[in-house]
Amino acid sequence: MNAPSSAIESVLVENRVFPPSAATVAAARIAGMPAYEALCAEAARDYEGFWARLARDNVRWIEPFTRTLDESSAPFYKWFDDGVLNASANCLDRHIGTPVEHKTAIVFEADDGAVTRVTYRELLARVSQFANALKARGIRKGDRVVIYMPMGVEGVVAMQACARIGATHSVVFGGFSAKALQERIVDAGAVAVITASYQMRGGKELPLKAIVDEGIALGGCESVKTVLVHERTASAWNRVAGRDQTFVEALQDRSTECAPEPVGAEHPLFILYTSGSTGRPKGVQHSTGGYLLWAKLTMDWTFDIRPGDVFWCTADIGWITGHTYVAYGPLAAGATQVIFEGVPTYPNAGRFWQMIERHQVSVFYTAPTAIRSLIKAADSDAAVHPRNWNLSSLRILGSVGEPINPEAWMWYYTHVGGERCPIVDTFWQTETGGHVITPLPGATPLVPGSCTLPLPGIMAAIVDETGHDIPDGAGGMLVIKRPWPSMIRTIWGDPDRFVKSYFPEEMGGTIYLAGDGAVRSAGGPAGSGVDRGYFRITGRIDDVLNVSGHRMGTMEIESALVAKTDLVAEAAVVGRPDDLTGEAICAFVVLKRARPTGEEARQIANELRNWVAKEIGPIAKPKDIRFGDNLPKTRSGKIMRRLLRSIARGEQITQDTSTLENPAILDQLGQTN
Ligand code: 6R9
Repeated sequence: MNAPSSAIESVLVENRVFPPSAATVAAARIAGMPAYEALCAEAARDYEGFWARLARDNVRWIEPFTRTLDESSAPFYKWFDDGVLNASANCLDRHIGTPVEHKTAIVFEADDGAVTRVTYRELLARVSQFANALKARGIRKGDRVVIYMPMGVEGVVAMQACARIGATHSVVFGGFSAKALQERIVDAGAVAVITASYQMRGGKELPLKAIVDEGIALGGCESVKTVLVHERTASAWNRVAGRDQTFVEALQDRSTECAPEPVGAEHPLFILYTSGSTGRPKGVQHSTGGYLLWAKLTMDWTFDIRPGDVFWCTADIGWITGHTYVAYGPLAAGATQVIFEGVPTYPNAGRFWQMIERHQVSVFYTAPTAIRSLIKAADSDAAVHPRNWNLSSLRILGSVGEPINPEAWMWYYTHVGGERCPIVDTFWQTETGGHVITPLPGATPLVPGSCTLPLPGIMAAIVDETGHDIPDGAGGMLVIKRPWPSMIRTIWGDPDRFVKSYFPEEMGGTIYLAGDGAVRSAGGPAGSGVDRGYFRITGRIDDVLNVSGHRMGTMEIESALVAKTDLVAEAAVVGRPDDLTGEAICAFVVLKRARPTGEEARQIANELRNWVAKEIGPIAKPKDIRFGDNLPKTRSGKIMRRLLRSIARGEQITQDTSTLENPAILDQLGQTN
């Protein structure tokens, strides 16, 4: 574990405070700080009673739970474990017979701008029919199903249909490579893959089914008996007889009614792979009851969702944000949501603003990296500045995935939100299932760049390596001291790694280590009337990078590079700050041949970038590749990554280099190709 990064020193001292307007407070579900404090006090007074109350009020149980929290095999915590429910019934059936039944659930806008709408009633029929199609292929409760789909109604239907029959889904982001897909299929032991023939992004047709075939051909995927293919375009694709079926074929003659399968609250709803500090991605396993409670509750708390809202979360279903705030949360809350197939810059960088106006979006949730790229586009082309559209439907803005820098925050607040809309800077992780530290729009005074305060019941703290509290104002490691309902349950197939990664022995073995550094202010923001310290996230404390809000393990990229065995002898990957993507990937490579320079170096760097894209996916391509005769190592042979980090940032080396075996290497690596 690295010490919390030096970013702590560079955190801006931010004095601007934006309290919610009196009107916002008056209308909000959690109205004002006293209401927030009252919920925190309830959780402090009777922790289990607090969660039991919320779980009864927010989740529809087939059989009610009698046990709230079971800590007997900590850190394998169980919540509501004798309760029985179905996640899909909680998102769809619950609305039947209410005014939500005939409300639009999904407004889908395709890459080319075509719009389709689906009501809750229709969505229930489609999910049920798809669930019947899965059953007809012999897929049962407890089976794992990999979903490799573009953004669209079909992806959500596939996820909900799995949930309906009690199959555990594992969505793999459509930008991942055949190899990455195969690794996930193998690790999950999937019996089926649900995919599309192609995906449309930015006017381009990209193959998906062909990548599934390529992945399966890599071996170890004998468990896969079924591949269901949504024919997104008219283009041809290769069919494997007996195994492959189109959606149309699979759905033919299937009933649009399917009773939801009752599952225990701890039944794994899904596995989602994410990067950790070793080469192998971790299959984060989530529960059904606790997860669903969180998805519903945070829609109410953080987004203050109301019957007339149009909610738009721009995240892909391949990430946790697309699970909790596209596939489950908005549906459980009975909201109307926008789902967008394409990219924010096609046909131009005004697409988001145009869509907000077109669909009258009131709650908009996106990532800082998107905001930064749209700022840049608006700066160079006035025609795509948000001022060209009427964004008055907006009520609340959200940010997720990485720290939002105060400049981007101010632009978002001013030019998108019209200085009217609170920004909820939501800190959370794949492992937390949903928001854990975030402002509440009708309560929390906002400070640009701060995710502010933990949600009621989240016992967040900042500690040192031994788990002891660190005084406010100093930086340390972010932890959550008590289990909460939507937390990760285990790493699929690797419980030891679960314990080691998140519950370090030195901290006592029962408190959740987030993997991020954080600092909390001493007291609340000046003049805000709040006396609790505000949290700021300072970045990962492990070997995980955050590139455009996507988690990438440095070891994963290193393994990919050295897998190019004809060329690469050794590689080390570090991150460096980047104005647009937050962090950029920087690779230091030693080749099996002489160190290349000039044109040759550029060519090989490109070859390696494309190789990494094939091994992992385009998001893992190093921005910067430097070649050396060697890497800076200690006399015991350890690569000195902190030196590489300084070199990548173009900093003067001020650290002690006396333990370095080969100091001359630093100059060489400092040269860009
Ligand atoms: C939801 C999601 C998790 C990592 C997390 C942290 C970073 C996410 C943030 C944030 C600062 C925020 N992160 N939200 N950092 N402020 N509001 O992104 O999950 O893909 O698992 O990434 O992202 O470093 O540890 P995931």
